[in-house]
Amino acid sequence: MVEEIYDDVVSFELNINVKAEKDSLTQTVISLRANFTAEAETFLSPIRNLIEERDQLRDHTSTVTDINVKAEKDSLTETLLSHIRNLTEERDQLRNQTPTGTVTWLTHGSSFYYRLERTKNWNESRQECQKKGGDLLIINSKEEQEFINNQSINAWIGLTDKEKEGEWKWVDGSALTTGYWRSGEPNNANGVEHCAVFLVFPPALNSWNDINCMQPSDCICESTKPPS
Ligand code: MAN
Ligand code: CA
Repeated sequence: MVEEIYDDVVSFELNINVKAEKDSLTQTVISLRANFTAEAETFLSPIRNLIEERDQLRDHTSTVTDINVKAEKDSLTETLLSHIRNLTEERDQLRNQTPTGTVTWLTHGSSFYYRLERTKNWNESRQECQKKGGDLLIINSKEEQEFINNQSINAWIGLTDKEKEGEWKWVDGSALTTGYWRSGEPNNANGVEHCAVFLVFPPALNSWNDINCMQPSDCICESTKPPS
Protein backbone atom coordinates (compact mmCIF):
# COMPACT_ATOMS: atom_id res chain seq x y z
CA MET A 1 0.00 0.00 0.00
CA VAL A 2 2.73 2.42 1.02
CA GLU A 3 4.62 1.38 -2.08
CA GLU A 4 1.69 2.14 -4.30
CA ILE A 5 1.30 5.64 -2.83
CA TYR A 6 5.00 6.20 -3.27
CA ASP A 7 4.79 5.17 -6.89
CA ASP A 8 1.88 7.51 -7.44
CA VAL A 9 3.76 10.42 -5.91
CA VAL A 10 6.86 9.70 -8.00
CA SER A 11 4.87 9.45 -11.19
CA PHE A 12 2.96 12.64 -10.28
CA GLU A 13 6.22 14.51 -9.77
CA LEU A 14 7.61 13.13 -13.00
CA ASN A 15 4.54 14.31 -14.86
CA ILE A 16 4.85 17.77 -13.34
CA ASN A 17 8.51 17.95 -14.35
CA VAL A 18 7.82 16.76 -17.88
CA LYS A 19 5.03 19.31 -18.32
CA ALA A 20 7.19 22.12 -16.95
CA GLU A 21 9.99 21.19 -19.29
CA LYS A 22 7.62 20.97 -22.24
CA ASP A 23 6.16 24.40 -21.42
CA SER A 24 9.60 25.88 -21.13
CA LEU A 25 10.67 24.35 -24.44
CA THR A 26 7.53 25.66 -26.12
CA GLN A 27 8.32 29.12 -24.79
CA THR A 28 11.84 28.84 -26.12
CA VAL A 29 10.60 27.79 -29.55
CA ILE A 30 8.11 30.67 -29.64
CA SER A 31 10.70 33.20 -28.66
CA LEU A 32 13.28 31.76 -31.13
CA ARG A 33 10.69 31.94 -33.86
CA ALA A 34 9.93 35.58 -33.00
CA ASN A 35 13.61 36.43 -32.95
CA PHE A 36 14.16 34.71 -36.25
CA THR A 37 11.30 36.55 -37.92
CA ALA A 38 12.55 39.87 -36.59
CA GLU A 39 16.08 39.14 -37.67
CA ALA A 40 14.99 37.89 -41.08
CA GLU A 41 13.04 41.12 -41.50
CA THR A 42 16.18 43.17 -40.88
CA PHE A 43 17.81 41.31 -43.79
CA LEU A 44 14.80 41.21 -46.07
CA SER A 45 13.77 44.81 -45.81
CA PRO A 46 16.92 46.27 -47.44
CA ILE A 47 16.64 43.63 -50.17
CA ARG A 48 13.04 44.60 -50.77
CA ASN A 49 14.09 48.22 -50.98
CA LEU A 50 16.80 47.37 -53.47
CA ILE A 51 14.39 45.41 -55.66
CA GLU A 52 11.97 48.31 -55.65
CA GLU A 53 14.75 50.74 -56.50
CA ARG A 54 15.96 48.49 -59.34
CA ASP A 55 12.45 48.33 -60.81
CA GLN A 56 12.12 52.09 -60.65
CA LEU A 57 15.49 52.50 -62.35
CA ARG A 58 14.48 49.99 -64.99
CA ASP A 59 11.30 51.93 -65.79
CA HIS A 60 13.18 55.18 -65.83
CA THR A 61 15.93 53.77 -68.08
CA SER A 62 13.48 52.42 -70.61
CA THR A 63 11.64 55.76 -70.70
CA VAL A 64 14.92 57.59 -71.18
CA THR A 65 15.91 55.14 -73.93
CA ASP A 66 12.54 55.55 -75.64
CA ILE A 67 12.91 59.31 -75.53
CA ASN A 68 16.44 59.16 -76.96
CA VAL A 69 15.48 56.76 -79.73
CA LYS A 70 12.52 58.93 -80.68
CA ALA A 71 14.62 62.10 -80.66
CA GLU A 72 17.26 60.44 -82.83
CA LYS A 73 14.62 59.13 -85.23
CA ASP A 74 12.99 62.55 -85.49
CA SER A 75 16.30 64.21 -86.15
CA LEU A 76 17.24 61.65 -88.83
CA THR A 77 13.83 62.02 -90.44
CA GLU A 78 14.26 65.79 -90.48
CA THR A 79 17.73 65.44 -92.03
CA LEU A 80 16.39 63.12 -94.70
CA LEU A 81 13.43 65.35 -95.44
CA SER A 82 15.68 68.37 -95.73
CA HIS A 83 17.94 66.45 -98.14
CA ILE A 84 14.90 65.50 -100.17
CA ARG A 85 13.68 69.12 -100.16
CA ASN A 86 17.08 70.36 -101.31
CA LEU A 87 17.34 67.75 -104.04
CA THR A 88 13.81 68.45 -105.22
CA GLU A 89 14.57 72.16 -105.35
CA GLU A 90 17.81 71.53 -107.19
CA ARG A 91 16.06 69.25 -109.64
CA ASP A 92 13.32 71.81 -110.27
CA GLN A 93 15.89 74.55 -110.80
CA LEU A 94 17.81 72.36 -113.22
CA ARG A 95 14.60 71.58 -115.01
CA ASN A 96 13.71 75.23 -115.31
CA GLN A 97 17.08 76.22 -116.66
CA THR A 98 17.16 76.17 -120.38
CA PRO A 99 20.66 75.18 -121.36
CA THR A 100 20.69 74.43 -125.08
CA GLY A 101 21.89 70.92 -124.24
CA THR A 102 18.44 69.91 -123.02
CA VAL A 103 16.78 71.13 -126.19
CA THR A 104 17.03 68.72 -129.04
CA TRP A 105 15.70 70.19 -132.18
CA LEU A 106 15.08 68.73 -135.55
CA THR A 107 14.25 70.31 -138.85
CA HIS A 108 11.61 68.87 -141.05
CA GLY A 109 9.98 70.60 -143.97
CA SER A 110 9.93 74.27 -143.16
CA SER A 111 9.67 73.76 -139.40
CA PHE A 112 11.97 73.35 -136.44
CA TYR A 113 10.79 70.89 -133.81
CA TYR A 114 12.07 70.56 -130.31
CA ARG A 115 11.13 68.75 -127.21
CA LEU A 116 11.35 70.47 -123.84
CA GLU A 117 11.76 68.24 -120.84
CA ARG A 118 10.07 70.56 -118.42
CA THR A 119 7.23 68.46 -116.98
CA LYS A 120 4.86 71.37 -116.95
CA ASN A 121 1.14 71.59 -117.38
CA TRP A 122 -0.26 72.44 -120.80
CA ASN A 123 -0.43 76.25 -120.33
CA GLU A 124 3.05 76.47 -118.82
CA SER A 125 4.41 74.26 -121.60
CA ARG A 126 2.93 76.54 -124.17
CA GLN A 127 4.64 79.52 -122.52
CA GLU A 128 7.96 77.62 -122.56
CA CYS A 129 7.63 77.06 -126.29
CA GLN A 130 6.76 80.71 -126.83
CA LYS A 131 9.78 81.80 -124.81
CA LYS A 132 11.91 79.94 -127.32
CA GLY A 133 10.25 81.64 -130.23
CA GLY A 134 7.73 78.93 -131.14
CA ASP A 135 4.51 77.41 -129.92
CA LEU A 136 3.20 73.96 -129.10
CA LEU A 137 3.27 71.57 -132.04
CA ILE A 138 0.54 71.74 -134.67
CA ILE A 139 0.16 68.71 -136.90
CA ASN A 140 -1.08 69.58 -140.36
CA SER A 141 -0.48 66.36 -142.27
CA LYS A 142 -0.16 62.62 -142.05
CA GLU A 143 3.44 62.98 -143.07
CA GLU A 144 4.12 65.34 -140.17
CA GLN A 145 2.34 62.94 -137.79
CA GLU A 146 4.58 60.12 -139.02
CA PHE A 147 7.68 62.23 -138.59
CA ILE A 148 6.90 63.08 -134.95
CA ASN A 149 5.70 59.55 -134.25
CA ASN A 150 9.08 58.23 -135.32
CA GLN A 151 10.85 60.42 -132.73
CA SER A 152 9.23 58.43 -129.90
CA ILE A 153 8.21 61.44 -127.90
CA ASN A 154 5.50 61.52 -125.24
CA ALA A 155 4.57 65.14 -124.82
CA TRP A 156 1.99 67.91 -125.05
CA ILE A 157 0.94 69.08 -128.48
CA GLY A 158 -0.83 72.32 -129.33
CA LEU A 159 -4.35 70.93 -129.36
CA THR A 160 -7.13 71.64 -126.88
CA ASP A 161 -10.90 71.65 -126.55
CA LYS A 162 -10.93 73.65 -123.33
CA GLU A 163 -13.01 76.46 -124.84
CA LYS A 164 -15.80 74.14 -125.87
CA GLU A 165 -15.97 70.42 -125.08
CA GLY A 166 -15.47 68.35 -128.23
CA GLU A 167 -14.35 71.28 -130.38
CA TRP A 168 -10.68 70.59 -130.79
CA LYS A 169 -8.60 73.57 -131.84
CA TRP A 170 -4.92 74.06 -132.59
CA VAL A 171 -2.99 76.80 -130.81
CA ASP A 172 -3.13 78.95 -133.96
CA GLY A 173 -6.92 78.96 -133.61
CA SER A 174 -7.60 76.58 -136.51
CA ALA A 175 -10.06 73.73 -136.05
CA LEU A 176 -8.84 70.15 -136.03
CA THR A 177 -9.72 68.41 -139.28
CA THR A 178 -7.84 65.13 -139.24
CA GLY A 179 -6.99 63.69 -135.82
CA TYR A 180 -4.62 60.85 -135.03
CA TRP A 181 -6.26 59.74 -131.83
CA ARG A 182 -5.55 56.42 -130.19
CA SER A 183 -8.45 54.04 -130.33
CA GLY A 184 -11.19 55.18 -127.92
CA GLU A 185 -9.78 58.70 -127.64
CA PRO A 186 -10.58 61.45 -127.08
CA ASN A 187 -12.80 60.20 -124.27
CA ASN A 188 -12.72 63.18 -121.88
CA ALA A 189 -12.25 60.71 -119.01
CA ASN A 190 -13.99 61.91 -115.83
CA GLY A 191 -14.97 65.04 -117.75
CA VAL A 192 -11.57 66.66 -117.11
CA GLU A 193 -9.52 65.94 -120.23
CA HIS A 194 -9.18 68.92 -122.52
CA CYS A 195 -5.59 68.87 -123.77
CA ALA A 196 -3.88 66.52 -126.18
CA VAL A 197 -0.63 64.60 -125.74
CA PHE A 198 1.40 62.52 -128.07
CA LEU A 199 1.73 58.95 -126.82
CA VAL A 200 4.07 57.10 -129.07
CA PHE A 201 3.59 53.48 -129.95
CA PRO A 202 5.23 53.13 -133.37
CA PRO A 203 4.42 51.77 -135.81
CA ALA A 204 0.82 52.69 -134.85
CA LEU A 205 0.08 55.99 -136.50
CA ASN A 206 -2.73 56.95 -134.13
CA SER A 207 -1.04 58.18 -131.00
CA TRP A 208 -2.92 61.03 -129.40
CA ASN A 209 -4.77 61.04 -126.11
CA ASP A 210 -6.70 63.72 -124.31
CA ILE A 211 -5.67 64.22 -120.68
CA ASN A 212 -6.12 66.71 -117.87
CA CYS A 213 -4.40 69.96 -118.90
CA MET A 214 -2.98 70.33 -115.39
CA GLN A 215 -1.00 67.10 -115.62
CA PRO A 216 2.77 67.66 -115.89
CA SER A 217 4.40 66.51 -119.10
CA ASP A 218 7.17 67.25 -121.56
CA CYS A 219 6.14 69.23 -124.61
CA ILE A 220 6.88 69.38 -128.30
CA CYS A 221 7.32 72.85 -129.74
CA GLU A 222 7.42 73.96 -133.31
CA SER A 223 8.74 77.14 -134.83
CA THR A 224 9.76 78.61 -138.14
CA LYS A 225 13.25 79.36 -136.86
CA PRO A 226 15.71 77.53 -134.60
CA PRO A 227 14.81 77.72 -130.89
CA SER A 228 16.51 80.61 -129.09
C1 MAN B 1 -6.78 55.86 -119.57
C2 MAN B 1 -7.77 56.23 -120.65
C3 MAN B 1 -7.39 57.55 -121.26
C4 MAN B 1 -7.23 58.60 -120.19
C5 MAN B 1 -6.23 58.13 -119.18
C6 MAN B 1 -6.13 59.13 -118.05
O1 MAN B 1 -5.56 55.57 -120.15
O2 MAN B 1 -9.03 56.33 -120.08
O3 MAN B 1 -8.39 57.98 -122.14
O4 MAN B 1 -6.83 59.80 -120.77
O5 MAN B 1 -6.64 56.91 -118.64
O6 MAN B 1 -5.10 58.80 -117.19
CA1 CA C 1 -8.27 60.39 -122.77
